[in-house]
Amino acid sequence: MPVVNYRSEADVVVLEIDHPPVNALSLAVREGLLAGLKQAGADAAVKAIVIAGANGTFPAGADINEFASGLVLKSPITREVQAQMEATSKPVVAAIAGTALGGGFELALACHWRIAANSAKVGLPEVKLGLIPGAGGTQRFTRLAGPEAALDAITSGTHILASRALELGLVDALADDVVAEAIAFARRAAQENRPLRIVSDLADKITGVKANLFAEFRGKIQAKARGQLAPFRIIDSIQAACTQPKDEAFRIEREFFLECRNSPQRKALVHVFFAEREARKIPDVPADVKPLPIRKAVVIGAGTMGGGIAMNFANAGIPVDLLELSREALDRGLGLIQKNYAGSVTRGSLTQGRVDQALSLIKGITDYEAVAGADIVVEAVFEDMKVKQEVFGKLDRVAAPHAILATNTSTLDIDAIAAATARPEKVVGTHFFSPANVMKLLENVRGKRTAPQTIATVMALGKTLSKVVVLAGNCDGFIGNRMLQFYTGEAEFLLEEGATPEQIDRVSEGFGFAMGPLAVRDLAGNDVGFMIRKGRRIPADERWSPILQRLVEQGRLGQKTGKGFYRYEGRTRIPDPEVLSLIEGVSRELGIKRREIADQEILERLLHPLVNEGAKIVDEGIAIRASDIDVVYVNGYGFPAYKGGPMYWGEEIGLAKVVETMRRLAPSHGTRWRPAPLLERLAASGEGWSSVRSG
Ligand code: 3H9
Repeated sequence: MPVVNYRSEADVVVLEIDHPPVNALSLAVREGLLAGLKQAGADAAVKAIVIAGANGTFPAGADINEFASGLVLKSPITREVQAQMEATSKPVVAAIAGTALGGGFELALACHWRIAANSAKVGLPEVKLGLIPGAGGTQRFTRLAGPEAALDAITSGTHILASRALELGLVDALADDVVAEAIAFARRAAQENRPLRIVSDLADKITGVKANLFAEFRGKIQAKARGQLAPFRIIDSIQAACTQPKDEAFRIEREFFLECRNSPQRKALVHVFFAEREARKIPDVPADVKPLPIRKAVVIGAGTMGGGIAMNFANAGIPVDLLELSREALDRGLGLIQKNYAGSVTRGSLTQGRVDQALSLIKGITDYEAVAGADIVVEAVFEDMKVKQEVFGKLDRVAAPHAILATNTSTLDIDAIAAATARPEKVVGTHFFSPANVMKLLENVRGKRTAPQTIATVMALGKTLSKVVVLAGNCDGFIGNRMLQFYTGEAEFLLEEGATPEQIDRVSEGFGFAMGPLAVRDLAGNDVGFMIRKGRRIPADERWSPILQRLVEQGRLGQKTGKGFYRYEGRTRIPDPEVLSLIEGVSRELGIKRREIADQEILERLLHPLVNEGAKIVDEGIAIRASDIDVVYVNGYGFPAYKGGPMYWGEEIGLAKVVETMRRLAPSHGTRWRPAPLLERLAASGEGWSSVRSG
């Protein structure tokens, strides 16, 4: 089967790329395009060429599997196809539908003109894979839309709506029937003998650029892009477009592309890309189990979590009722939602129109009877088993028989909650992360009796709500929080032994975490952390550090009381000598002689427990595969995506080395440093995580 169809529409040839699922520019596609361009170029009866995509989409990029293989790409590479396009004497027009991304959009940018469907999106998301665009993307985008727009779009990798692409000059017209319009456009251009527009020769947008634009932009993204290579190489490459002769600028882009392609960050980010897609696949839920349609939702509890969850449904166009028994609490919750949306409008992330639309879908209710109309009910009440069981008992009486009853618990036993109903097959965990309207992760949790259709529904729901979704088994803390207790717990042991909060957070943030463990504790509330910890079952031969409890007793609850592990001025954290003396007091009480602790030891001590507990989680089948754990940590816990997640990190440094470090530290740091049996098995056999999966 050809992957590029050559079709004549009278005097116009349409080269239609047909390479499901996303028409990625694999070798066969590039060969097909080059051959088609040559054939059409040589045929005197052909006056113009249109490039389009089958399967409802223009190519969504280079074939990630191909460049991730590490092998040198076989000729023709995309640049050779583009050179052929620019060399042809006939108009070449792109017909963009669906998503034209990465190499796909770069292909379109090398056409003389671009027509986009109204619903299309374009963009250069390479940065999310640790790459810079490698087929002239930084050059042609900048020449069409100017360096400011290029810097914003390419360093963030955002998908640009067709209407915005038109405003920016990236496309030339919008249409409903994009192929028909592109054919008509190309034919007119040929008939009128219109001079062909070679984008790489355009110069007006790249001349007279403000000298300090690039230095300022580097400064602007410094905090967000800390530690990453690709965003800064993108800036360098756009700068080259504005300051170097064309050929040199293209050469520089290629050089940086290859540098990024060969970097460990690219490897890690591609791992995360495929891991996120793999995580949606549940081996024991066959593809023919159809998810229930979700047309109406109810969220129980109008606190911060409940409100954020309701916003998710409304943003996805699903009507949602927010239930709170007291009118006062309900009004407070609805007020918070309004405030959050107003913030989005101020920041420019949502238009007032979108917000009005979303708000019109959220209704406050105070009566359980209204639950009867919902396809899914998400409970987000206080984290207490008795309270949750009471809610589920009520829901069981009022909810429609088909309705899914979901709990947003972050640690509690799903089976015990399900036991409060007569329909455990409909009960499932949907663990959203705070703030739920912002955080990407949805950790779904299956109970012993959760039905395949219930699982299929909440997995599909994740996609509807634009979440990254993972399925966990039922255990204390599921995947994310079960591991977290060992990471934050270790941070507190390090405090007892001699480290300071700022040292620990600096090391963690230096590694790439969005926030260090103690700063996170302060943000979430130390009282909340302490309450959750009290509910945990600790093995008899283990202990927790008393530091957290002491902070709570002194009213140091975190940011909300202006002091916790730090003192706060606004959101700025300031090291506090009072905390240090509290910590030193604890060390004294425990008879621990404080010592200097090297940054390297801090990093080892923080990360190894994550890998070790992760290994147990995989071994027990709580996670289907190790890469699911990476997805959870990258999207829910601020683990740097460009380091691939904790399990990937462990495998990169070597599982045998992880075991060796754990054995070295076990005698002085307790049973929690005993390597997990699975880790030991893999270290001995030399196999990796991919050799183990459940289901
Ligand atoms: C690049 O272009 C570098 C150039 O500058 C270099 C010079 C040429 N390749 O996400 P979905 C698979 S870098 C291979 O579930 P959706 C994906 O794994 C690339 N496979 O669908 C999945 O497979 P499976 C720049 C790809 O509707 C299936 O397609 N481009 C590729 O939720 C469906 O994907 C990007 O970064 C690919 N390029 O979202 C865009 N893309 O079913 C990456 C997808 O076996 N892609 N697959 O699990 C996306 O962002 C989303 O896939 C897209 C569709 C928005 C297109």
